[in-house]
This record gives sequence, structure tokens and C-alpha cells, in this order.
Amino acid sequence: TRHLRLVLGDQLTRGLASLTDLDPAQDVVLMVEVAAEAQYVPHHKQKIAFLLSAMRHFAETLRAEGITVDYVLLDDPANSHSFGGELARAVARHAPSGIVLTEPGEWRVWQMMQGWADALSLPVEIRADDRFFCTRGDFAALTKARKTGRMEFFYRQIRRRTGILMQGQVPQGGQWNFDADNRKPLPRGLRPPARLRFAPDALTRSVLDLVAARFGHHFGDLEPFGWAVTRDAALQALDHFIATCLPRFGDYQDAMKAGEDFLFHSLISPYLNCGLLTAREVCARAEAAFQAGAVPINAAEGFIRQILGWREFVRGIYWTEMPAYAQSNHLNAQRDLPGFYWTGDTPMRCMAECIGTTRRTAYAHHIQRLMITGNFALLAGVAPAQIEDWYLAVYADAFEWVELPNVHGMVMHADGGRLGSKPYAASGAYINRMSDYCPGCAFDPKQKLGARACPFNYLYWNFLIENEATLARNPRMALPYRTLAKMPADQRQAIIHASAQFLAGQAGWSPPAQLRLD
Ligand code: FAD
Ligand code: DLZ
Ligand code: SF4
Repeated sequence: TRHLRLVLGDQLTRGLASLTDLDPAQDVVLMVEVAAEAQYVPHHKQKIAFLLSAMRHFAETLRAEGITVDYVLLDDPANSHSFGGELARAVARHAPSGIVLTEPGEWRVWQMMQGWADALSLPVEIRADDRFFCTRGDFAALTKARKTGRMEFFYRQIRRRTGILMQGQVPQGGQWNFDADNRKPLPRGLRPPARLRFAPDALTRSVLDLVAARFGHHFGDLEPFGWAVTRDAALQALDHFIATCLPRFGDYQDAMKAGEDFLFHSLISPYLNCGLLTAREVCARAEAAFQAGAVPINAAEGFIRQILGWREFVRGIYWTEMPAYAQSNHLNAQRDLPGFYWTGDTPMRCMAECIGTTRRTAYAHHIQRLMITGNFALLAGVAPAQIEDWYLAVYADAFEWVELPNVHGMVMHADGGRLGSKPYAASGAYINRMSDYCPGCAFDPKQKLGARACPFNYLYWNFLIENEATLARNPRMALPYRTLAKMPADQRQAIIHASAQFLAGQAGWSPPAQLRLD
């Protein structure tokens, strides 16, 4: 019997659950390039090029194994441009006895899949995605107990279960978490190493031309394009990171520096999320480097926690809380996303730097996303759905299962604390301490009010004032609210006034014409 096995753009893993029992003599792998996926948000040009090129290369490697791949190109005139439409056309071509799938990364696509068995009158088998350490069902069971509902306890459970960085029941180095060592600003004169980038081959070149022609109006620069698009190249990038950056990953994990896009970060999230690398092999290689004495424990643990802990935890939250998760708006934030998120045109140097990096590379590191562009959206009270669409569009690694909990939960606190117990609100002083953005900015991080005052300063207090009823009772917010309580009434008024004026001066969000979806 012949099975049709649909492989999605973020499922480019040979060991994928729906490919393990593939019979090359009978089965057909279906891969489809569809406009619906390129346009449900106006994805960064590099993100589209990366995924389409990685898909085309993955199809080639399957074919080289003797597997039949039915690959529908974006510019195929018969393309219906949706997953459902292309699956139906492929069923007509191949007359399979059933469809085999791996569960998708996004709720949106999961919903689509529920209708396919009826629509096609065929058995549709949806398998669990075992590329994660923790399955969807597993997560729900593991986090039922209240204590393990938080990331840190969940993470310890997974460490115990997998034995990663463990000596029996004891964590390596005697602690579960070395974050206290991981908050150093970048010392003057320390230059991060050059990163491995990959020159486009002929296949990537043709995808770049396609993206330029069809999605030229989308956000971001298409070139230079240096992402790995094959598993071999992604493995090279991983090994290069482990050898040159991982030893200092921990120390400078929270640092930011103008002109340094990558610092000591791994840049592997696009590869992990589309399947070119697996979380297990990444953790195993980092652990091996630690065991070999090449990497200190604060770096190895800090890096592995992001993948074994945060990445798994946010996925678990997404699948246990959706679809209601996306609808909540705990802080009732309603303002429009300022237009400068799409243009980078703002005198706030920190914002201009982070948005500039994003435009050029389809990447920004965690602290830039959390403490600069995220922090601003939180303080400014931007409507969660608007800032979520931005994050989902602009990063090469953005898929809703990982983007949404990070933005809706970690950044915007719109989930009322399901993900993190308090909002990460911070004023200009934090940004000044952790980066070199402020010297050279039009604003001064030390001034609280007035024309040259850093907007993060008054917006921070304005945020606390606007959300007093909701946040003042949070014990982790007690300190700033005690300070606010002592603030003279006229200063409070001045903060509210300065914030209102500043926010009114930002052009509201209407997608710049060239970004509007066709
Ligand atoms: P490194 O710093 O080298 O970390 C290693 C790996 O750990 C990453 O590749 C990633 O797989 C994982 N990781 C680290 N932090 C997180 C986290 N908070 N949640 C999940 N995984 C994590 N990550 C995405 O993969 N896709 C997104 O769409 C995404 N959106 C984000 C939006 C916001 C507002 C914030 C604050 C974070 C977001 N992250 C997202 C998490 C994190 O910022 C990126 O994974 C990271 O910056 C990717 O760069 P890197 O590979 O160099 O990471
Ligand atoms: C993001 C993306 C884009 C731009 N294009 C495609 C595509 O043409 N074909 C495809 O299979 N997947 C694409 N993707 C990734 C999908 O959006 C992703 O697989 C779903 O969000 C499910 O998680
Ligand atoms: Fe950003 Fe304020 Fe520093 Fe300017 S002064 S770079 S706006 S934190």
C-alpha cells in the first residue's frame, strides 16, 4: 500500500516520525511551496529564502537515497497555494491508501489538519513530533504539579530524566543554574570571533531570485545571505560555534554591543526550528565539549538550559494553553505598534541598532529581543497581537509555537504570569549597563524628564502607574512600587504627561504600503 507523507517546511529531519517507516518502493514524500505560508505574516525575505532553499536541498537528499519526492514549486502555475489544496491535488496524482504526517509546529496548521481525513476520505495518521525531549502529553503531565509549572523545575526534571550534565542525581558543578555568572557586559577590546557564513550555491541562488521577484516588498534585506541550508553546513556552523564561541557564551550571554550582531551566540535557532539540527545532538555536542574540558560549566549549563529548558518549556506552554493563550491581554495593552519597528527610523539608538540588525540579518539575540524591542513594546503598552505579528515576521527562526510564548508571555505579560512570574520591565539604566548604545544616542539614560531624557525612563514609571491595579500586588514588583508610592504627585503627573506626549508623537501602526499583503 502506498502512503503519501507530507513533510512541512519546519520538518526537514531525516529521522522525522513520519519518515522512519517509509517504504521507498511504494511511498511518496510530498513537499509543497505555497504562498499561504509565505504570507500569513509578511516574513523577512531571508526567512522565506532560507526555508525554501532548505526545503529544496532536503528534497534532493531524499531523492539521492532513492525516495520519490513530489515537490511542488512556488511558481508552478497549477499550485493552489495552500497545504490543503496541494494535498488534495497530490492525492489525485498518486491515489495513496493513506496520509502520514508529523504534528505541525503551529496551532493554525494543526486546525487545518483536523479536516483532512474527511475532506480526502482517506485515513490520516498524525504522529507525535519526537524531535523534542518532551512530547505534548508528557508536558501536561509533568507540569500538573504546581511546583513544576515553572521553567526552572521543569528543566530540572528534564535534566534528571535525560542525564544531561548530571552525575547520578546531582547536577554537574553542584548547581542547577549558573545564571549569576552570566551577566557580564562585554569588556572593551574583546572582539567576538568571525562567524561561519555560507555562500549561496546555484539552488539557493535561484531561490534568492524567486524571493526578490515575488516578495521584494517584504521586510528586511535579502542579501548578503549566509545561512546554512543543508544539514552538513548546519553541523559545520554548530561545530564552529562550539569551538570558538561556546566557552564565553555564558559570560556574555546578556551583553549588547553596537555593530556586533552575534557576540557569542550560536545562531542555530533557524536550523533547530526547521529540523536541520536536532535538540538532542546540539545538547550532546555541548555536553561533550564540557566533559572534554574545553568549555566551563557556566557556559555549557547556560547554553543547554536554553534548549533543554526554555525551548521545551515554551513549546509545552503553547500546546497546553492554545488557542485561548493568544487571546488573553492581562495588562489590557491597546496601543498601536509604532511604524519605526518596520523602518528602524527612530532617534532611540538602542532600538535603531536592534531593528537594524534584524533588517540586515533576520536575527537578533535574546537580550535584544527581550530587553530592547520587547521591553519598549511592554512599556509602551502595545497591543499584544500587533507586536506578535512583528516578531513572527522578522526572524528567520520564528514559528508561532516558540514566538508566541516568548512575546505574549515573557515580554508582554499578557498571559498573566503563566510563563514568567513578573514582566521584565526595565529603564534606561539597565540598557546603559548592559550595552554601549547610550553614548551616541540623542537621549541621555541618566535624565528622567525633559527633552533629552531617555524615553525608557519615563515610560518605565508610566508603565508602573498604568498597571498599578494589576501589578502592585505582585510580590516580585514590590520594590519598584514602594519607590513609586514615595513619588511626589507632581512628578507622577510629569511622567504621565511626558509619556503621553512621546507616544502620541510616534506614527501609529499601519503596515507601510510596501509591506501590505497582496
Ligand atoms: P542562543 O543564545 O545561542 O541560544 C541557543 C538556543 O537556545 C537557541 O538557538 C534556541 O533554540 C534556544 N533558546 C534560547 N532562548 C530561548 C527561548 N527564550 N525560547 C525558546 N528557545 C530558546 N526563539 C525562536 O527560536 N524563535 C522565535 O520566534 C523566538 N522569538 C522570540 C521573541 C522574543 C520577544 C524573545 C525574547 C525571544 C524569542 N526567541 C525565539 C528566543 C531566543 O531569543 C532565540 O531562540 C535566540 O535569540 C536565537 O538565537 P541563537 O540561536 O543565537 O540563540
Ligand atoms: C514559513 C514557511 C514558508 C515561508 N513557506 C513554506 C512553504 O512554502 N511550505 C512549507 O511547507 N512550509 C513553509 N513554511 C513553514 C510553515 O509555515 C510551517 O511548517 C508551519 O508553520 C507549520 O509549523
Ligand atoms: Fe536607548 Fe535610552 Fe540609551 Fe538612548 S539613552 S540608547 S533610548 S536606553
